[in-house]
Amino acid sequence: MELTTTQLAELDATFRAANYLSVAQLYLRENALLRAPLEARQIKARLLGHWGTVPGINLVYAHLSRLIRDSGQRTLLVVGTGHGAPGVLANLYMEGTLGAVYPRFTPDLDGLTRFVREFSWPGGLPSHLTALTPGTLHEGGELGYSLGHAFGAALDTPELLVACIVGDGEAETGPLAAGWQSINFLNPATDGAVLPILHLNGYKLSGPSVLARLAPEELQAYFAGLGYTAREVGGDDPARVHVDFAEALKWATWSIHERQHEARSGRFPDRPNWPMLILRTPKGWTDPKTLDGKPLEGTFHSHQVPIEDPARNPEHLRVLEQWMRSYRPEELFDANGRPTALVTAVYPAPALRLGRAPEANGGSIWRPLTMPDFIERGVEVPTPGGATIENTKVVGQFVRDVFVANAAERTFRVFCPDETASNRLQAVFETTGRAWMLPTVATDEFLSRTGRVMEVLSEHCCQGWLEGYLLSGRHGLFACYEAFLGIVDSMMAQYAKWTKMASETEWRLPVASLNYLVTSHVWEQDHNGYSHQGPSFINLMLTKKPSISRVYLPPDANCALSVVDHCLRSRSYINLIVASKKPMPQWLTPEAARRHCDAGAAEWEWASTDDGRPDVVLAAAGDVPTREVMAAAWLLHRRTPDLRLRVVNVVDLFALQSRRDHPHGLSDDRFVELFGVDTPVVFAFHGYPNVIHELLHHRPNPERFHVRGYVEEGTTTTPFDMTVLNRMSRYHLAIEALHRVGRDERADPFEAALARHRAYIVENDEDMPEVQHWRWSSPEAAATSY
Ligand SMILES: Cc1ncc(C[n+]2csc(CCOP(=O)(O)OP(=O)(O)O)c2C)c(N)n1
Ligand SMILES: [Mg+2]
Repeated sequence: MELTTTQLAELDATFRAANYLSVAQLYLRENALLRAPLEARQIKARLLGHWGTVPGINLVYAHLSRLIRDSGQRTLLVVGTGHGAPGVLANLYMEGTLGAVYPRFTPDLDGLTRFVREFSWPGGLPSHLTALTPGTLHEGGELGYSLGHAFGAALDTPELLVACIVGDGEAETGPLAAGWQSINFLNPATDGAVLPILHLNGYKLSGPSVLARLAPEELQAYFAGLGYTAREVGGDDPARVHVDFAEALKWATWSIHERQHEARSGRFPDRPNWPMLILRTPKGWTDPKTLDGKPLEGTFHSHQVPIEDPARNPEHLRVLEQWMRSYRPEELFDANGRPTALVTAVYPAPALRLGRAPEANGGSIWRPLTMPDFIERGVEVPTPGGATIENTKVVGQFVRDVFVANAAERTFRVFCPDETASNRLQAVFETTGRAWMLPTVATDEFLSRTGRVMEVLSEHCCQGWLEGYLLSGRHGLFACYEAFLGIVDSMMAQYAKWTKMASETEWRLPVASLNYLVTSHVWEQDHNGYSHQGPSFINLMLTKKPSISRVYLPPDANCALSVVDHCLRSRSYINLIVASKKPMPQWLTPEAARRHCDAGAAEWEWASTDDGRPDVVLAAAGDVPTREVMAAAWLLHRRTPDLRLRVVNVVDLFALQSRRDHPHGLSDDRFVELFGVDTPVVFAFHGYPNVIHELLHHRPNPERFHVRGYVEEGTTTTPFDMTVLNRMSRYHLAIEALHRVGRDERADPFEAALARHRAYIVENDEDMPEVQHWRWSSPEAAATSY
């Protein structure tokens, strides 16, 4: 059905007003409504922003608003092309949600002038969507993550429609290309819907977009194969496009409701098939057709600021003014500078406006998880070293119980690139499955339409979904092979930026922390070899704000439980937890683990022989480093019983940093209590040694710390050989400790052991029995046992 004249007039007025205000934001410092002829001095000194994508965003915003107004549909808008902020901001201003959080943007000429002027202005609103923008959980500065965020927000929110504008350039990115597959993990009965709107304006920054140059039938076929029925709306006549888009949006929402209704009445489709829209309009739509005789509208020249120098070029000033007046602002804003009733007619009641979507301010709907008691679920450790278990297996059992405890709320999910079982977290499958909407065969395992484990072999999708899920108020855990978490380095960096800005934005409430559980880590990738060995994510964590960044290296299963428990309760952090999936010696009882994790770093007195005056400190951060440090201490207790040795274990990496630099830093006094002032410290570290050196920068005499860690030596070899190749083995640590106290002459047996090791593994393809079967026993037992 065609739109009525009034409906069309409303949509057209909103569209023109938003376009007008967008251009005004890019260019004007005053005379915001052009109530006087435009003068060069009214142009901003620096023209910072993007226009090309804006008209499409404005069209979608107006139509979605109308849809919500007429149907009450709860809707969240994700704008992939965050550089189109002027369009979103114009709408937020006009619908009143911008002024609600920033009262200086009043709905009058003063407020409007301020709004226009403060765009891309020092102290004003940034040129892209950011955490400062109400109604959004997506920044869109670094392109590619819109679909991931949209699907993450839709999970477990059955009433929500997430409309997601995808740039056609953005669609060329890996994360976005993978993101289309999210549809196969979205349950029409229990999740909300995502409506992708591909914004096919033909160009990216300076070149054409691939999808725009496909034949229409190829484009249809591409999306059909992905599980979408795509409906295309195109043209450059706004009136025609309004009519067609309104119709297409109606079809899409009808189609979504149809699918949801079917699934919710128990008739589940064999294969996901969802609607999507393709909006094919010119880049820079409605800007001047030409500039200086060259085409402008519909070319990549419209991407940023189409007319670059109106302040210096009078002809360009004239073209700009003509362009702005083509929207007829005098019809759109009343005498007081307020948008007219016709302009604002499409916007729904305040609570339903796009700028007010609670999912975009997830902290406002966040509820804590119900946490099972981790102490009760801990491993029994009769004596230190007296139990052996896979640390992640125990974590998996705990996470299973988190699922159980929160089954009714449905606010917790695990995200993983196809490795839940490989990472030994498979206990979760005792209570939930892997989300999967495609057909299954008899030999599949744990696939379920209602599964809460999101497994897709795309770290980008895992990260994007989790971010969307967290930012819309829920909880999650991303379990990943350590080396491949680096694939989302940049996404994490962007998320850290978002988190920082969100924490500085008063009206944004804190959301659950982003929790990474990395396993299959560098020291247990002896079987997969060099490509799988990479602990650099820790380095990246060090570059993030101390208010956000947390790194935990639990030495055993009970510490891992304590850390996971803490992280799942926490908010606003990015927590990196590194834990082994291989059988590992267990050191602490659950209660002792809790105390150790609370302290962050502590001496293990029961392993030390220093009488308060250590000759040397052996310190470890990480489970394999802890095992090697303990074995080195054990060897030294037996070979050099008079050596006063202190064993220190660090579980919270930032405990090492000065409290002036990180809130988790040990106080100066406590640090000296543990490490002394000039005592040599041999430090075995899970990751790259430079991390420890950097953290110790403000600590007394940092040069006395001799750090062993991963130094890019590795291959397919035995597990223990990984520590040998990287010179972090128990023998290397013992040799280093002796060297630091001037007793190199005692190192011969350890050098000999290293030589034996090399010969033995080459001959036998496994580690020496004395390594494989080594068990900790106390210093007191040393006299009799060696
Ligand atoms: C990952 C990433 N690479 C490069 C850029 C730089 N960049 C900003 S906008 C843009 C073009 C985007 O094209 P498209 O998605 O089609 O957006 P639109 O045409 O709607 O402006 C590029 C390459 C970026 N922001 N993010
Ligand atoms: Mg484009």
